[in-house]
Amino acid sequence: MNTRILSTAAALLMLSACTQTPANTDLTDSQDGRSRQEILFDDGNYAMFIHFGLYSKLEGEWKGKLYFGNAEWIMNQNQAAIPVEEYMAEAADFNPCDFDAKAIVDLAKAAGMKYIVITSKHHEGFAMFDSDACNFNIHDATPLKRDLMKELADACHEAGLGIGFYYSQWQDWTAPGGGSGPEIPGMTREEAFEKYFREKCIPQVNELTTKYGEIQVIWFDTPGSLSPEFSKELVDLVRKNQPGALVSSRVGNDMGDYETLGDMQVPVVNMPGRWEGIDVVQVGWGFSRFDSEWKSPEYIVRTLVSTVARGGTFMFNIGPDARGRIPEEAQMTLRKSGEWVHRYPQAIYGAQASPWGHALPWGDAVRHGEKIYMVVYDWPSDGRLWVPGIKGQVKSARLLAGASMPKAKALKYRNEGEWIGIAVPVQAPDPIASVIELTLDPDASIDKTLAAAPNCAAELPVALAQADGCSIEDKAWMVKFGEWKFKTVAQGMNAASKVSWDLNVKEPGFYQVDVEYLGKGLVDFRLTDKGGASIVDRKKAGSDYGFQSLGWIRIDSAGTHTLELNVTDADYEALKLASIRISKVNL
Ligand code: JFZ
Repeated sequence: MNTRILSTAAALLMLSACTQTPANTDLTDSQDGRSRQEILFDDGNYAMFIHFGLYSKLEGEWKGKLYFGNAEWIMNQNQAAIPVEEYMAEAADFNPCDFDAKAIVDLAKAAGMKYIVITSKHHEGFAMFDSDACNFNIHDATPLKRDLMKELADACHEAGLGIGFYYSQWQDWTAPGGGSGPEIPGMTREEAFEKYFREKCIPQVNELTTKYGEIQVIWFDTPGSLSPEFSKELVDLVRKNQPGALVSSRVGNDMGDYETLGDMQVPVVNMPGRWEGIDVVQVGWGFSRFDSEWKSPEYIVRTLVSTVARGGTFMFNIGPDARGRIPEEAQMTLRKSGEWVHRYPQAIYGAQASPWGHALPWGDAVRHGEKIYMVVYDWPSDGRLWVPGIKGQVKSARLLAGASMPKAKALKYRNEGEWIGIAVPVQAPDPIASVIELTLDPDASIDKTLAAAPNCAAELPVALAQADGCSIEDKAWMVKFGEWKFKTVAQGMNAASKVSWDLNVKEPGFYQVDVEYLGKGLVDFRLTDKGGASIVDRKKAGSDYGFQSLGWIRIDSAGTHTLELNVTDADYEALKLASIRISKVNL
């Protein structure tokens, strides 16, 4: 598991080294020597991921039983444990005759996506293309007799979208010798894998990189115990056949062109380098007929913007059903969120990481050339948006034309110390997220200290805290099969440990404090405003992460305070501290 969130100290150092590269919104010219594929990745910032395979025929159900989580893993021992022969026999009547490459491309365009990455062979070993290397494929083993990768690649090329292929290079559950697949009698695991690698994996990757025109990426996955020699051989093959294409980090052995974060993960602080965040419209990647937890347009827009704001590219997955149709819910939520992307293209295409280095209390921000686009997820209800940490002059603040507002509008603002108070309409102009364009004086700079405005809760994650006498670590865990969660937590605490945050407070007053943690039994907290007030409380730990109230603390002056959290008594072994949240009490 490679979660790759940076530790606080390292990350804060990187934040100060925010470089300026020219913006490129039409994603065509490459005067800086980058390939077309690199530009689509770096500046396009948004892609469609498609999981489609033989598993899609089963739609999460086997012999009347529902399998929750990753529907593309239904064959696996951890799910329905379907025997190889029986699973392979399913191909005989897999007939996704409604697969419509043009309709998928239209949907991706409507969603605002710049390229598509589709599973050409997932862990089940079934190829979704006409392969000479193995006839367990959509063309040779099903009544459909079509090459769906060719259809989608052609449709993408015609529409000017990039096309990339996911390929499970190590795991292959049906090919003898494949990772976690059948053994070959008389051969060691290593010998059998080498045979699978030479006879199926390499020939198929060769087909994918020679028969389908220009490829955006080969998205290898789950390297397992792949040796560096094998990873290198795959990278060399892609380089030879597709010099401009990218290779995902999951090719293994640190040989990819970019890092893919753990599923559904958005880092807390800006992350340098070329990287991608991935998420999915249902809970699992392959289509499930009974999973109704569709992601809303608001969720998609926020996750996209926050990923771009941390410096990454976002790829969002859909799974066609057994007949190859894109589920109606997926179409609707992608079209609705796509309307937002098309309203504010400058906030996505060519946009770069936030100058604040982390999320802001009311939303997030991206930089695009001279402009900063502030994307407001939680619109203030009192007509004022407080922007923290501005050292210098503002040249202009404009509310961009939104869903209910045909034209951009100049906004009035005033400086109060390092805060800018922008006068905004009381109603959010865009129901999904409104966008304000800020232009700063060239000499102005931004202070990255966390900040608390009087009209908006501020979250203080431990990923942005100083830790004394405990460690700050990234945790990844699975809720149900394939449903990953990530958090950065403080652990290894004792009565003397401290976790502290510097916080720039706009207005003095009473602040409600909530703490988010995981623990066991009773937990005694003390929160201190250094040089000021302190509060204590005893809480009973819940069974999962969640916020609990610590009550009101008095903050007696505007300006930067250090808030220090101690846990004075607890089952320290079980204690994991994630964040505090503070919001001004309106009195
Ligand atoms: C893999 C696959 O097993 C899964 O079916 C799906 O294709 C997904 C996109 O990728 O699952 C992973 C691989 C790596 C991590 C998590 C899930 N990771 O590093 O956190």
